Amino acid sequence: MPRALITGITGQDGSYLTELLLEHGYDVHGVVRRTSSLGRSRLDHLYNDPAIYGRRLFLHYAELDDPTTLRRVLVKVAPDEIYHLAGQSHVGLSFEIPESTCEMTAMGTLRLLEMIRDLKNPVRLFHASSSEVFGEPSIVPQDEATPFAPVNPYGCAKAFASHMLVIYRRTFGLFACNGIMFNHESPRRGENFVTRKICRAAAAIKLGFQKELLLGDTTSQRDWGDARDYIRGMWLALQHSKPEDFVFATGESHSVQEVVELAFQTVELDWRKYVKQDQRFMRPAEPHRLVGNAAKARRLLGWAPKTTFAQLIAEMTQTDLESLSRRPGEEA
Ligand code: G4F
Repeated sequence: MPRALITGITGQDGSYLTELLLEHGYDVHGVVRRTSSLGRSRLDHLYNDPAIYGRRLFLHYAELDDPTTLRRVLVKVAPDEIYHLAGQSHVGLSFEIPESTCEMTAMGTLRLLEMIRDLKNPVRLFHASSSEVFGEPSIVPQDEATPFAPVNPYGCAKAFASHMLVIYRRTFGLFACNGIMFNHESPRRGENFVTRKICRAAAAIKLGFQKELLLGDTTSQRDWGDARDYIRGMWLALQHSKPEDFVFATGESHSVQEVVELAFQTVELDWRKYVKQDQRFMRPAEPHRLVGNAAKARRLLGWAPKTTFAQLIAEMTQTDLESLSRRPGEEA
């Protein structure tokens, strides 16, 4: 029975990855932060299943900025594969809390690499890097050879972590891979990220729970894919014969405005009546022309995204419509 350890198991990616690994016959161990709130709603269906939780899925308390706790979990679990997904992942917020963003995302990854270096048994590591490392890229689309040029603290922290991983791979022979993940969304996306914010608002406005939607820069463009496709990529990267870095992306670029139009179209409303710009959601700096070339992942891993952008936004909006309809009054 292969054993996997996931940092950031309670997030969008962690929860889908847990499902995928369980399907593939793994025992899954997750690292969770000890906070006053439970914050594991995306895992509730597994946590509440007595055939799964405590038998094939296990949660352990540890902190990325408290190495002793993490080292203890690593030694106890002795995983075959580690998926490192944890960290402060909101780009806008990273301008407000740059130190803790770097502490978690940059130093947290370095600490993990140091621990893995000391482990007796060989382990395979996947690190969820980000297209934000490219920031203002010299080349469009970006691939594994594109130089890093981050424009925000989050991208800078990810660039540090990704470079460190390559150094540890070269120097100490670790089986460690960076997945350079372009934006990936789903109905489980956090509500502060723009796609989910828009889809949820369109549904809430349709149901009369919300009056308007305030957004930042709607001309901003991203390469948006389906998180479930990207999770498959993470797993495939660790099944490959050699440790390498891979870009995961759709190769298509869309604007925030397009998300707005598709979401409001799904609920049959005219977006012009509800969407307003608000300075509070504008960022001090925006990356430019982020769009990925996943040819290497396609060639070596057989990976390709299955869901289109339009299908994804329609599904997210529809799911929010259904879940908000089931809880009348709560959002009023
Ligand atoms: O949804 P976002 O917050 O995602 P962002 O900044 O691209 O980062 C996400 O993707 C990265 C992968 O490339 C990850 F590394 C990262 O962890 C995260 O998952 O914003 C997307 C765009 C930005 O240009 C933002 O300025 O939408 C723009 N935007 C416009 N109005 C907004 C809003 N973003 C948010 N969150 N909220 C708004 O009201």
